[in-house]
Amino acid sequence: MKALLIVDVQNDFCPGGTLAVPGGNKVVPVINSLMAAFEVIVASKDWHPRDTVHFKKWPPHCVQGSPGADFHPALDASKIQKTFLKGTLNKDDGYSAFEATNDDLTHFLKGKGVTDLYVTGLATDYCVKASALDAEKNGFETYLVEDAVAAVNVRPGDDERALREMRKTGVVLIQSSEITGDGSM
Ligand code: VGL
Ligand code: ZN
Repeated sequence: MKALLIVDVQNDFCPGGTLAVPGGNKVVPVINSLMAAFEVIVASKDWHPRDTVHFKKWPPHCVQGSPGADFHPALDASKIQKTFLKGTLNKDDGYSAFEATNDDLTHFLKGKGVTDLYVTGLATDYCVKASALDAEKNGFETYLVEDAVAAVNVRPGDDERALREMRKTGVVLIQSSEITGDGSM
């Protein structure tokens, strides 16, 4: 059984947001098109308290309950079966979806018989990478959909370094067209 994981496709990580990822909005139609190929679809949300230490490293973003923490309006969120909230404590960064505090992602996926996890979303060099590395660690066959992610690139080349690190641990890089069988993308 395979599952789609949509990491942090939230307003604050898209153009106009407080921690905008260049091209962050471009992943949305790609992710929407992938949904039809999956029975199990889950998402994560960065979900910070206002006074988190995380905001010493980053501009405030994805504050719990704020509009910036909402999913991008074009994301077809009706297909998401469960959303895992992370970075919820004021002492943790919570980069990985597997660090969610409202429910345990590994337990949820294993309960659905999921063996293969397809990771998409924002941002390649932080939460996507952390989630993909944890997915491998937790025993999932892990795929990174390259055209369904975008990077912050605090330092130029962070995206390439993140992809290399993921590949080294066994994450398989693929294109969305290999899943949808649609050459038009
Ligand atoms: C993220 C930086 C800070 C992410 C979250 O979702 O990749 N990056 N908080
Ligand atoms: Zn954050």
